[in-house]
Amino acid sequence: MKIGIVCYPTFGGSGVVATELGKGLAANGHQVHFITYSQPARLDFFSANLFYHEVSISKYPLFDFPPYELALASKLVDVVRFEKLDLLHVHYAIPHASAAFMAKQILETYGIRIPVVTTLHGTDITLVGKDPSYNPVVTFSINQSDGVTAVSTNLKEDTIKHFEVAKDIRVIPNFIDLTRFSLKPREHFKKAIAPGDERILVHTSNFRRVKRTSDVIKVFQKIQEKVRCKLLMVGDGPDRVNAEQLCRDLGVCNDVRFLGKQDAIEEILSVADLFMMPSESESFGLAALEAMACSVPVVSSNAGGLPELNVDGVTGFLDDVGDIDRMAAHAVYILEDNDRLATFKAAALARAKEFDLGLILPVYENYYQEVIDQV
Ligand code: GMT
Repeated sequence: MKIGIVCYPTFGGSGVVATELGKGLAANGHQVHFITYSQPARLDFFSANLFYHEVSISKYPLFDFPPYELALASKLVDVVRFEKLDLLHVHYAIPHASAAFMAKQILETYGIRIPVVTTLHGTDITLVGKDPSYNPVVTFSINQSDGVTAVSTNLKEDTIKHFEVAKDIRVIPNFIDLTRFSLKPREHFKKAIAPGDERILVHTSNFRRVKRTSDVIKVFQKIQEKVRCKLLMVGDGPDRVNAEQLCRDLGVCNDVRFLGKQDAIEEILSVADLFMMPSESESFGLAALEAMACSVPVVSSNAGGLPELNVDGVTGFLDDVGDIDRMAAHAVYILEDNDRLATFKAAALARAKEFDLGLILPVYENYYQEVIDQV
């Protein structure tokens, strides 16, 4: 198949999923065309089956807000026509689904029918999409897509709850490339971070409010009362400054390192003993799956789709959002005993294997075919 993929080309989960999916499809022999405003973060190598088309947005003094959606729709028309694509797969509804709808209408005037699959990732529904300023367009463009997928059952249910969706939503969970995300021996790095053989905790996120990064610091402080440990905070975003200040206020900064945005997350996860994800809402929790693939158990909130990934008491624990005490108690339970920690680590890896790219890729391929056959 010739597939066009539209996504946010950033470090965010939806962009990562879209890029990894495209790479997997290309490896399976499909021709994959990425259509975005800049080169996706993980598309930094050459492959005969991978193409990148940049959406250029011309600036004009009249535009306080350059109309990206129009530039994207125009580019989609151009790429579908000239590359003769079989299907467009847009990740994150806003504004990709409505841009695809517009492109589809324009393409019909050329006698071209292009099926559109929209994948809902989370905040496009739970935070931004629900906003009255976007809701009618999101509802309309979901209903106009030829196929709609959600990354968890919880997200599907949320979508049905908040939008008048007439379309069937197929749940296709996120996946992981286990050849990249696996435990690698990084003893020198471990020694540098934890010279006294302390346990190492990791949190990775975009430091937005929904991630509750201050809870990570508060939980860490409580764990420290019982278990000697260090914390690595990976990523960057609006709440990083607050998290850093909190570390000072709680007197834990000597044991916390803020590493900023990192490409080689799997290297950091390879030295980790526990991953923390206390999010307010999380449609899937891709960062937690990346940790589990590196044999790292997860203490997370029980929000959104996290219970579909993290198995309570087996691969880690699920606690109520904001329940600092229980999260800390569960983390201590995992970390205080070597054998118990090893059991949780093995279970985390076993669970991650259920989300292997090799298992999920054919699900997408079959779904594409189903949608193409219907149009
Ligand atoms: O978590 C974010 O803020 C980024 C966001 C995105 O759209 O990139 O992540 C969402 O999509 C990921 C990939 O499907 C999911 O793993 C995340 O759980 C989801 N984030 C939220 O629902 C908050």
